Amino acid sequence: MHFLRKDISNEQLVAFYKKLLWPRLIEEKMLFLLRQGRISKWFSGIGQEAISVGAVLAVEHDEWMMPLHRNLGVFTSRGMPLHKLFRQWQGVQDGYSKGRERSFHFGSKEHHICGMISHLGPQLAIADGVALAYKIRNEKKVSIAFTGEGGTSEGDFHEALNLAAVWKLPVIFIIENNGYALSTPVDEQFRCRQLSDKGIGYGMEAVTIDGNDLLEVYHTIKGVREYCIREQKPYLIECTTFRMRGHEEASGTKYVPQNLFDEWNEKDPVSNYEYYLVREGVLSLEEIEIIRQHQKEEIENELKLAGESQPLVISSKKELFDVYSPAVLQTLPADNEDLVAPRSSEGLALRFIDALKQGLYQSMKVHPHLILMGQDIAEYGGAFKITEGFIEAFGKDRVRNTPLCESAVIGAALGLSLEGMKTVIEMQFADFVTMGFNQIVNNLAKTYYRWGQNADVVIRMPTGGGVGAGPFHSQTNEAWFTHTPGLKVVYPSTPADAKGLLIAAINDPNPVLYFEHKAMYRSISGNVQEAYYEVPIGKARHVRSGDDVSIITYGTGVHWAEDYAAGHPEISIDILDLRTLLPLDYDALEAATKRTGKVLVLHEDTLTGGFGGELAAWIGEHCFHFLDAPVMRCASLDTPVPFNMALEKNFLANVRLEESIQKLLTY
Ligand SMILES: Cc1ncc(C[n+]2csc(CCOP(=O)(O)OP(=O)(O)O)c2C)c(N)n1
Repeated sequence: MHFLRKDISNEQLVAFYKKLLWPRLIEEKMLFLLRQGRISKWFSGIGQEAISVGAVLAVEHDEWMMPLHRNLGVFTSRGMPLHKLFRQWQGVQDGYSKGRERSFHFGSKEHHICGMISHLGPQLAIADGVALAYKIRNEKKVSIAFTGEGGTSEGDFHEALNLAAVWKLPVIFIIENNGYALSTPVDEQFRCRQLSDKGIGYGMEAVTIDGNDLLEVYHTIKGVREYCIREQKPYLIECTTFRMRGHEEASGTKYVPQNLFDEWNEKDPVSNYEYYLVREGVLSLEEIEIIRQHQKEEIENELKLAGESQPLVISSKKELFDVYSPAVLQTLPADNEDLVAPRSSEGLALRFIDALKQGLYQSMKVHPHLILMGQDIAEYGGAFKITEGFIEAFGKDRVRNTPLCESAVIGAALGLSLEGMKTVIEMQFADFVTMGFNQIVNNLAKTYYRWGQNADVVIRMPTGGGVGAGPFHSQTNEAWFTHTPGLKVVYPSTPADAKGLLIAAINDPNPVLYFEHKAMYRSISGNVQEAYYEVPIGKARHVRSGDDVSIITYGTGVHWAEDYAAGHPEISIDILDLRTLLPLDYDALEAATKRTGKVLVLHEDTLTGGFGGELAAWIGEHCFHFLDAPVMRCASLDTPVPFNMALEKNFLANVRLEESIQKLLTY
């Protein structure tokens, strides 16, 4: 190992040593505690510490880092108190995640560390979002994301690097190539000569370095950081290293040949650095021993302190409360009169699409830190032309065309949230959300509950059928998301609600899936106030009163129900438009049930597992005594959405509405 010190003073060399030794000694203690059964799971970074420690030393304390499961050195080098880390690992109340997360799956805003989810890959795009915030605000900063060599095979790796390159983001991607991904050796993981070669494909500079040489890691990252800030570009660094223990402590190392351990033991980052300090005359062996002893004592003290933590108080109310970040009251900018004062009290007749556009436009004015991202949304104006004219008004920084990479864009939106910015993402079609599904249901939805970081993101979902677009441009897939705590799901049916709910969704600090039915864009019109206003999330709308049957519905279902009622004046039909599916307006459900005693749940989504099942179950459970008949469901056929318009008509719930209502009335 070279250990080129360049301009580093003796004092700094010693300070670096203390940072490097600290995670090693903590880990040795952890292995001991593991054997005693005092912690449940441990992913060892022994042998890889120089990478985490060198990276933290090379950047500023307020530059975001996205570590993984072997990066203890990131957490310790950022100065996190050890007793609190111990509490985190023990899963107690006053760790970093209130006992809700294991090992390294937590973050800390104070320390600018973003917590990983178990899935390998999603961390990388979050670094893109943070770097985008730095870039837009002209801050001289970088973000740093880590991945193992196994993680480089994930699509998220490709998407994140490509996005960073295309958008010229100051991100440092660090690959820790430690030989094995669980039991899979590198020759079963990739075919390129070295992983830094992957940088070439994305058009970014890249280098392979010795990840066990603390000074090489430090100098490289320091230089790369300056490059990224100066050039406003990303950089890929592959650090070669070795995993000296099992994937996790219970999994063993039988599949690793002994000679590899022997070879890499010779290259141990801690002992080699110690020899170097002694050779350089910076520290004597005795002084090294004193430092070691001192740190060991500190570990014991911190462990003792960790044991004095508060006992866990279990409260379901508190657990549920912590799933969502509290909504903030939006105060309007006083100087924006055209946003505040309606010019006509009735409002103007607008098409659904124009109402949406107006809500988005006004939100862009109200929130200077709101960014729009999506495929073809800038000059082209989006597939449905909702953002036409927006770049002229708000500029290309805020209205961003994205490459085809739904997952990275959603991850980047979380990164923008880390830096206090808001994002609205346009899915080109709601169907394509599958490509970003993991980021939504596992990252955006769960981050606030896990470590208190909200995801201030709205995902607009052009949704639904009736337009002859076939199985992959027609789905109404809200039920994929209503099952996920942490998300909000809204689904307007009128232009006025489309605008007000979009504004509310953007003001809400939580991730909101905003469903907008494509067939309504240009076919539904209604009066819309010109003022900037919210329709509150979680409040249903009583559309019309009736005595015979209550139709509980949303989206296109509202129009089907209204059309049916208009064509059947002999039946007294009550209609409830839910407007929001998550959180659900239970009071409105109960009131609608009470009004007629006969409930039909109607939606465009397919029947089995559709949201109607949840509605029927809740009403059956809580309003049984008001019911004169079982709650019935009218939904689309349990098939993919067919292309042929006649087949599609047969698919859609609407064709079965008459039959469903009659069945209910004659029950
Ligand atoms: C998407 C995903 N697939 C599988 C896993 C299970 N898993 C956890 S760690 C791991 C190996 C990771 O290898 P690598 O990226 O090289 O990092 P290392 O553990 O070697 O540091 C696997 C397969 C996972 N966490 N996420």
